[in-house]
Amino acid sequence: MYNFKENEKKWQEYWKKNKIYKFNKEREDKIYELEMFSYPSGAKLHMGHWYNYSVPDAWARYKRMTGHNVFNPMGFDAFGLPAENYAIKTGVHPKDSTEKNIETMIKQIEAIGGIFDWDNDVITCKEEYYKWTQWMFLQLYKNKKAYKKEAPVNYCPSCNTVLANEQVVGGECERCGSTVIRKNLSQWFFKITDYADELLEGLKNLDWPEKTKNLQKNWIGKSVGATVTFEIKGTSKTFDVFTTRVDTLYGCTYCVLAPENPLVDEITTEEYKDKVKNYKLEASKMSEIDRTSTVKEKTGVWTGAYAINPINGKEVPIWISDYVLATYGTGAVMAVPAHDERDFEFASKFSLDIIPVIESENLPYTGNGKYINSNILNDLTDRDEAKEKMISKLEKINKGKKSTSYKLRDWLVSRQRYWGAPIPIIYCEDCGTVPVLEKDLPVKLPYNVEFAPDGKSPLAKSEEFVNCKCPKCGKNAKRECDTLDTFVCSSWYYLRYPDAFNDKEPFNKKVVDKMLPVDVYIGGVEHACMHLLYARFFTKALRDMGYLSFDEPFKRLIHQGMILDPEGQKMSKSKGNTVSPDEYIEKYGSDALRAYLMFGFNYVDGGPWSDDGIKAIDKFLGRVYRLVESYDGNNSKERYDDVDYVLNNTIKSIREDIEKFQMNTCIARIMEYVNILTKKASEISLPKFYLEKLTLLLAPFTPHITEEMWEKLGHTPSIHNEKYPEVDENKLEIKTYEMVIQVNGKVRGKETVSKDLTEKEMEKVALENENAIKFTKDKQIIKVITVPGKLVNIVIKG
Ligand code: ANZ
Ligand code: ZN
Repeated sequence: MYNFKENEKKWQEYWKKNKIYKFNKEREDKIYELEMFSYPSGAKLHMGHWYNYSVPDAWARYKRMTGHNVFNPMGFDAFGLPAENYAIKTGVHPKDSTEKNIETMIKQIEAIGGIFDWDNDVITCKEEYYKWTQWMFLQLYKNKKAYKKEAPVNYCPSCNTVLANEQVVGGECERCGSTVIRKNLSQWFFKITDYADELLEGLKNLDWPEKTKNLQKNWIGKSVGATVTFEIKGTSKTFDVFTTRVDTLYGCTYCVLAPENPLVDEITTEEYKDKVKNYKLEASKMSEIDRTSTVKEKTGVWTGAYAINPINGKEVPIWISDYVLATYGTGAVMAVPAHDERDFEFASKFSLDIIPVIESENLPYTGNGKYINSNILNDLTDRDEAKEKMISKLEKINKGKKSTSYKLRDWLVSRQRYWGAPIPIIYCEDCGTVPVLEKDLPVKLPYNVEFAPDGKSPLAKSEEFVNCKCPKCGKNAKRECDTLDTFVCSSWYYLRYPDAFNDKEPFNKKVVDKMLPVDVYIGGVEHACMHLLYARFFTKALRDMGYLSFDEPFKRLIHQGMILDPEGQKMSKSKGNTVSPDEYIEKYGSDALRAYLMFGFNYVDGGPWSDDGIKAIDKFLGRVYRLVESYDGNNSKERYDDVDYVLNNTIKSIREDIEKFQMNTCIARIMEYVNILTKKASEISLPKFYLEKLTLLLAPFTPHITEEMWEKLGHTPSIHNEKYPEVDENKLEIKTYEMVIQVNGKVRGKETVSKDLTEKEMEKVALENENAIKFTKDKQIIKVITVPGKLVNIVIKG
């Protein structure tokens, strides 16, 4: 009987003591495998963590056993709102609760028995780390990629902080679900939009799930079109609109400005001032999602002003409406109600002109057709040609040009919260905005702060924090009191691991250029448009500043699926349907839990948990162990074709499937091999060779039990430093078969023969078979029928 409790502990201690998995920095052939680091929550390690860490551990171990130098570090994304909210509720300081949670989680992660390299851990809330997060901010600032501006921002009234666009889901705060409102606030941004095109183009060369690439592509939202300049009647003012349908310009019967467009107040006539003011107020209360919802009834008001359509000089009224967003394109549109659904609805409601410019049966019509009412475009039918023609005409009169818009916005990084890295900026009455000197980093986060949220930065209430000297002139000055979004911390942590103790720089260029990109990155798909985009931006920005020489942080990306409760529902603490890993390690051990997570699910799909599933795997491991336990010392060189055949096909399949993270089929193949071994063991004494192969094959998947088996087979540890079995190409097919020998159609014998025998040779073997001779002795043989690959039938008289 295998005692998992004793042995898992024994081997984990052995691995740790002997530093079996220590990454060798000197070797060139690195593989950098990384699982997204976790937030150290008080809720302990859940099944999702286990799934995220234990399955890739098999890949890492397999890579080691196939001769690679694998780096698989672990750390914690330790700043963030939950710890702060917990503190507000319970009074436990975020630093204290976070440190305690990290301690427990490390213990729990260690129970997995992974190859994690704790010697290079990264904990983002530690001064040694956030010092460099602040350094990153300073580099971006110096390179004009960080700036502060007053902007309408997403604000969560319950978390009392601004949110990045990415953190607003369906108009609600991603964290707490409250309805997000818009507020005008002065905030820090990173210029991710500088990289919009490169972020889009770079996707093509990444080995990432197509789904995720599409999410990023849509998030970046590149739109090729034109800007057209409209004059405002009776003034020298103009405004630009962004349009993807410049070919419909003759059909523009009005223009719409976003309510927040600064021009609105300048052009609104006396008569409409009140209406416009009220409308602006209403619009400011709504989220972008609600505003652009297609089911929402269109609303809007006239400003009293007119614009002049540059192509035909026609006067068109200028309206404001919430369906136009201030943050996209130019915050203004030319409305073509005949050919745009939203404009059509709007024009119909407010009785505005509708002029078709493409022939059609019904309006609105968004398809192609013959251009009408369009002077220079009349009779054309090709949309691209019409666009080209219109643009060259507008260019000639200096009223428009080709242009591209992106949905991607600059990344809002300041938060009015406590538990994050302080933004290293100082405000001086004389010198203005002054970056903290690099030698003065870190700007330490003070411990004693009143952080109950009231919409203002908690740090602003800390005198000791706020007051400082201006680095330029030395006069009294004040610190920036906002902290950085925690996504800033996680945008560069993968660069820190390979050089985690560097106290001169965030990382050494030589080291990261050698160690990165990450070869395989594993984590949830929910990060598609946040972390995964931000990290790509950081890599590109750092490259442009000369700190790295590669373009992308993560070469290959894998999203693990989700482990659901037995009914197929998402597990959650509030629903009380969580399945805790602790309980199962206690009952079955790490190997069984790992093997079940690998065998029971398609890694990228996940699925419902099953107690029977883990029980079955536990039984299987028991069978495996008994095979080795009952090994009788047979060390012969004898081999069996049927076993060799299954063995080599198993090796071949595993080597292919594990690369695809299909651990489930790998285990299924090993089960087949165990089946034939069990069967064989009941007939013959199994040569050691086959048991050694079994142990090696299983080692990456169940590392503890195999270490024990390896020792039982007379080897010294560690099996994890052995080579993974190679395929013997000659044994992928069985070259022999059991030829049946019949006499007058009755089976009288069997012989194992080569598939290559000729019919004559088959006949010879049959006629020489002892039993066949017994039945044919003294009889007259009439004929011999051979069925190649199957049988020989000897037909006799009488
Ligand atoms: C005239 C027009 C005529 C348009 C037509 C469409 C169809 P995408 O593809 O998403 O980039 N638009 C431009 N800026 C906007 C803003 N800030 N808020 C809301 N809508 C805006 O969409 C581009 C189209 O969306 C633009 O092309 C513009 O309407 C509108 F038959 O211009 B179009
Ligand atoms: Zn100063």
